[in-house]
Amino acid sequence: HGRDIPQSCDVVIVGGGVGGIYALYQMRQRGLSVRLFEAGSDVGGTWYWNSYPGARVDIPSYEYSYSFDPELQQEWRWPEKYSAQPELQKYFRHVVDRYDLREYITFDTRVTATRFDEATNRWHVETDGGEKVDCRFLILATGPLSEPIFPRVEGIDRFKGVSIHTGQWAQGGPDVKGKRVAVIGTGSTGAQVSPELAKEAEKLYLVQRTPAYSVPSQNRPLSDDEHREVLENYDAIRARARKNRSNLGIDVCDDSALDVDAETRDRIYEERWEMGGLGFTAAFGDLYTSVEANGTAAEFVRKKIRQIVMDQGLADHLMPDTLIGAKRLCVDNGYFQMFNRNNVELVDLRENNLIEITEGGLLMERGEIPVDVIVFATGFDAITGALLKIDIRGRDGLSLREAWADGPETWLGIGTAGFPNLFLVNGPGSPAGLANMVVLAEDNVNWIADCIAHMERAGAETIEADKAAQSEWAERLTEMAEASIYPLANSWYVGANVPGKPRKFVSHMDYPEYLKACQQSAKAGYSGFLLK
Ligand code: NA7
Repeated sequence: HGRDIPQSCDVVIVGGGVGGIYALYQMRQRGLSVRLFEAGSDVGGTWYWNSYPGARVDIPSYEYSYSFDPELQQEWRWPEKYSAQPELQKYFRHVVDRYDLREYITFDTRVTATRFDEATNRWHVETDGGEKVDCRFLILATGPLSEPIFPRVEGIDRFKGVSIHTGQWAQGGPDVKGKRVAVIGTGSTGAQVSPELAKEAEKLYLVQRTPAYSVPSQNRPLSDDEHREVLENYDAIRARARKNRSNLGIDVCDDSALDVDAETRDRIYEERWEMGGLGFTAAFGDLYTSVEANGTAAEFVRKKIRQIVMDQGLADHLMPDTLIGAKRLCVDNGYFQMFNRNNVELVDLRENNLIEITEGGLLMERGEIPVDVIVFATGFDAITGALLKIDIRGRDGLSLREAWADGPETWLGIGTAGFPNLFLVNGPGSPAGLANMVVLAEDNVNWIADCIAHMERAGAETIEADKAAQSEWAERLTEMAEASIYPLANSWYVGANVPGKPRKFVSHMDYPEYLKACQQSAKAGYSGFLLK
């Protein structure tokens, strides 16, 4: 810090990732004094922590980037369609430096507790570095996928080798060259990290609880021509994505998968497979609403797995039998191909369960697997994990943990009743997790900045979500979820990956509808909120 650090400011932002960086930029633009606390040693959030080999975005990079400044957009050159983690981190560092934001950030510091003082209408914020700061507005941009979870298995601390969660790789990822490595988990992360580790390791054991659906990314370098075309059409690319339910620039077909014959259907799936990426499940309009239609896409992927994996006995073990896309679809770069390597072995927990972790490896029902490295690709306490890790106290000392004991409730995913002047970015009740979270962060933050400006003009001291509006929002989320296949899967979307977490789908499934609701509330003087 090259200046005095204020212990009192207008805004405190928690989290220096995609959301927090833009919040910091926007608050500075509006002339507010601000401090940002970040647990990592650098900016980037997800793209700082998840520095494991193979980490890569699964939305095209030119979409998964900020849109707020046309100059920034025009000057940045993404090397690949789906750029890798080092490039993403470089980008977020660039943004922070380009707009001189670094001096407002305190790194290696976690916010541990925060309390709203009703006498002064200010938030008191405490950090693990012993700092105490107070502010008028609190912006929580802690990320929906930032609190790593580990399996609840005996002996996890006993292991004498190196063990690491993929979401903590920045703390020092192991060199796996010539080592025996176990990767636990077959989600988006497991599917990305395993093929890369398999290239280096002497032996890779992939520990699978549930076989995953994965589609190829068909990643490639962005040629100069393609790059130029993106730059020339950026506004149109953004505008088109905005009409999509997930704010993605994919071609969505509205036809039913059941209205075409099997041959036509497979031709369409084949085209999508060749295109690569998340557009696969937009091949038909009812893949997320009809179990039967969904089954046709699932079957296509199963056939692909059979074709790719040479050992048909092994392919049997890799066959997913759940709904495709109900748990986030993996986008890979050679996941199924990896199983053709002779140093890769699948450990199928359905027939060989993990009993405990020993000093030297994994003790399975069928004997011990000695390993040097254990990689936990076991996911995150998603959506609420990082928020509830902080002891947050609102009006009357109400704790957020208590308020959300049955699952989170928000109005517009931005505010929650009982917690005045607290704003969420990519929070529960927003399309976070389903949508492009860079542009969602921009939409959330722009809304918050406008709201603060409105409060200044109106002379309002506090803003707080109205309980009734919040309940209506929760009902709408449930209604949308129930019309879809999402609640049918055991995924982090519904909290099923964390034992004891209330099972609830709390994301908004329709970006255009979401944005409209946010805009309507603002236009109506922040309806659904109580301003005092
Ligand atoms: P995910 O998608 O939650 O995947 C975690 C994986 O870890 C998944 O295959 C789990 O199996 C497995 N897992 C979790 N706990 C255990 C235990 N106890 N034993 C064995 N296996 C376990 O997390 P990711 O990090 O891959 O991806 C998160 C998001 O990041 C992703 O959706 C994208 O949006 C980007 P399961 O399938 O639950 O049986």
